[in-house]
Amino acid sequence: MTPRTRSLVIGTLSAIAAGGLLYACRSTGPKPGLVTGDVASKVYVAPGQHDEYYAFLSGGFNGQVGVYGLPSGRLLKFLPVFSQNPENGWGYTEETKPMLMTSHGFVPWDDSHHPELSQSNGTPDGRWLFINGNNTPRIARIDLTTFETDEIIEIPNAGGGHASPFTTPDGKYVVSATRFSVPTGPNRDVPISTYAQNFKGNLSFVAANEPGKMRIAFQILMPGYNYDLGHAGKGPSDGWFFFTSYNSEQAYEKLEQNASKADKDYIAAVNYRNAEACVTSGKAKQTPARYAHNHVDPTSRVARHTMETSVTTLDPRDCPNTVFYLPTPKSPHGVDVDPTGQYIVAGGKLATVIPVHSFDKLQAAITAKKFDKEIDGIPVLNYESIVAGEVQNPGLGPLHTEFDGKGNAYTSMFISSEVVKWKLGTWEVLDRIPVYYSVGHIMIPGGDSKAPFGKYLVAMNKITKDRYLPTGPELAQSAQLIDISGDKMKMLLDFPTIGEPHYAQALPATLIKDKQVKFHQLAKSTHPHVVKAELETGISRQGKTVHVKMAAIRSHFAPDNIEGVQVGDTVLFHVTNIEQDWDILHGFAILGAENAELILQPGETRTFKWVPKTAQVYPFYCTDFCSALHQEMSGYVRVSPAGSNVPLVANISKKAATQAARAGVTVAQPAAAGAGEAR
Ligand code: RUQ
Ligand code: CUA
Repeated sequence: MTPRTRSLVIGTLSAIAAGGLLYACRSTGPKPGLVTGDVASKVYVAPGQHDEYYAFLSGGFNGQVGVYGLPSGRLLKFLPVFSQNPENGWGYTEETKPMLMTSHGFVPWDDSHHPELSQSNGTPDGRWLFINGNNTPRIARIDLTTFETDEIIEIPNAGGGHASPFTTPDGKYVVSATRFSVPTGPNRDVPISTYAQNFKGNLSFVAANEPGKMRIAFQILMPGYNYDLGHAGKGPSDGWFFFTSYNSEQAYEKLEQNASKADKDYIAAVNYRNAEACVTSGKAKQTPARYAHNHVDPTSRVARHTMETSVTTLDPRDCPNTVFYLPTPKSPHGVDVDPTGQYIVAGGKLATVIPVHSFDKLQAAITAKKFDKEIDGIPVLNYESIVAGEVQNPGLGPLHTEFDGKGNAYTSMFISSEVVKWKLGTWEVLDRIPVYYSVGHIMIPGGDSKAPFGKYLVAMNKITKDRYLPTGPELAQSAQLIDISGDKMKMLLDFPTIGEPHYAQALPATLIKDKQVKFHQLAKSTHPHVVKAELETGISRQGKTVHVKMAAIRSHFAPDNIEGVQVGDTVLFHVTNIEQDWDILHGFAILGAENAELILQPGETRTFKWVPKTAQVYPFYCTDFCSALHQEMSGYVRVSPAGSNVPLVANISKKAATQAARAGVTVAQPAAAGAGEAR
């Protein structure tokens, strides 16, 4: 350490002592790592070539997931999960709105933190990606054959589902721990000053191995601390889950100071197979709880929202030898388990060392009952008995650790803005590299699994400052790609991301790229308003609701002229893209659309609700440039005053009418009340 950095360290430590967790931007001085041809060639993916990895970066406060190619850093897709998204109508169409329903009603925007790839045998298997909704705690599953969210479950008795949705190595569970303790069983009206008596934490284990059937297997009731992050054990520690907690002070005001007093907080070590056994043997209770479970039906692609009414709750007092507390300095944030499953690494954000616990020692300490005390039925193990080692002088503000599978660990240092490489077992620091600036999570493809793919590390930084062309007060988020294949880390690339990329996961593209769905099979669609050919289109009225079944195909809509709609009607356009061809999308937008438009994947039916306010003519058109005659892909809706006697009619294209005539089909519209005739 140079005298200059030492004084920076001391200065910053006193800033921490004063209660401020600051960041230090090294925004002055020359920038290292001017790109050489060598570095450029490592990230260059020639036109027409594909990246080697898919990387899934959390969208952070936008609630979504960004999909990037590595090593190029190219954005491949922005896929919506917990927030409405105008690019593809997520949360706007009638089919997808139920996905954003919660016990609090429709929630249009959440905050997402941790993408987690599904695992089998402790390694990513390329089936699904999970991600947590942090604010209104939820876990979502994204199907990696369609890159679409197909299931969301809400977590009751929680506020801030932060330690989530980390998976067990066999993929049986994903977890969610509450960041904010809340009154539980259920949350109710109590004075905040009764925090110590009434507020509880809890750890949820969510069965996640069957699409459409996510369910909370059990919740473990915990002392009212703040639970922050978690990771499953593996190998020898398989069957255990580790969660960090802070605020063992149980502060409920001015946490900045009041939750930073104790020298050590805890990692909760949970033997979840024991917990399972206790649940099976009837030691858990059913408690009332209201939470949503939403799921997209795979054949109609229509989402269904249901409410659950109770949850299985386990109190550690009723299930001994299941939860233990591991004292850990200081206000730990990340907890990461190395690929062998032996070492449990804590990112004590206010600690001056990186503490590492040993799973063997933990087992021995449990057997020898080396307990310092007990908290609400949870034995607190003796720190000296379980610690395997401490990484000395790693830098400032350790947060998260990932592994390369070659015996090395990499830890992000938020305050000193660097990634530090150190050796498991000897705890010596091997290398460090500055990152720009204030790094949060880091990600190595497979770096939290049993068998990391290694090669790259992505640093996800919280502050961007001067790294890109400035764009006003708000800058793009900054991710950096680092080569970790050699002894020394090498900075390769800066790439901007959308939203705050808390965490990320990546896997070799070969694991998923050949499984992609290219279009939805029309013949198999069970959507109640699907049209599989133009002659199935039409219009019908049920009271004040008008249903239009419409087809979109290059380069027209059928019908394209609609009359007989009245002011006061609610019009539901059920539009089916009847293309059966990869990447041929159509859109649908109508003048004065006040709540949505549509964009339709091939073979997909989507519904758009429209309530016209004035009698006039409204043009509609396709919003996706789909063919040379895309500009011709348009039509008109005539809206008449309420009570008018203009008949309800919708034409279909000449081509369809001719086809229909040839087939001897009368193109009559559905025989609902007041239905008009097709022309
Ligand atoms: S967090 S910067 Cu929400 Cu995972 Cu650690
Ligand atoms: Cu369809 Cu443009």
